[in-house]
Amino acid sequence: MITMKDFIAEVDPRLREASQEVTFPLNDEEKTLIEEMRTFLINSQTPEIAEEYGLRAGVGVAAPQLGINKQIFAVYLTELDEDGEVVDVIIDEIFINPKITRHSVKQAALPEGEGCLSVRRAVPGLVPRPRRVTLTYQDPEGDEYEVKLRDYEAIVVQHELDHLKGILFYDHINDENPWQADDNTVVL
Ligand code: N9Y
Ligand code: NI
Repeated sequence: MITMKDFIAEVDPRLREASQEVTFPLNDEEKTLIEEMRTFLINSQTPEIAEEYGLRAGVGVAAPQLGINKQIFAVYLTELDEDGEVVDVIIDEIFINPKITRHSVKQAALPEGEGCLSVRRAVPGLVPRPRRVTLTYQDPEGDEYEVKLRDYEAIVVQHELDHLKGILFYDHINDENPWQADDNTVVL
């Protein structure tokens, strides 16, 4: 079971490496990894389990965060009602060898900035990213998909894709003016 101790430290150089493309069929190690990554996200978003194991809730996890430099990330994104009950699963997917093939010039940023399970401190500031992206990827069977995403969903996959390139969210923060949105950026 993946817990926070499996996340490598922010200073670990593996977080700054470009990850390798994955070949198909997946080996047993890779199959286990993706299963565990998805289970981690679900556990982390289940308050009783998260509390028991000390998990920080995450919507995404990328293999390099676990010290594995392969082009794999998992996203588990749900919609909650007022009581915090899951009403809908928006994205439950493993993304392998993902590539952004198109992106808007318009950018979007989360009003609170971003965090990262690999960064155990708050780094304040807007993280502007293309508001709309077209992403191609493979699933664990090797089947190819193309999806168009925008706003929060686009931000999540771009945060994860960055991990596969060795980029961390604060690399995008304007250090002179962290909360300044330019004319091209909508704060969601
Ligand atoms: C996990 C990150 C990924 C997100 C950060 C911004 C966009 C993607 C993550 C740190 C603390 C909060 C947490 C989060 C959450 C949100 C909604 C519902 C449930 C992957 N990461 N977080 N960042 N949690 N949980 O570093 O999920 O947003 O690379
Ligand atoms: Ni992250």
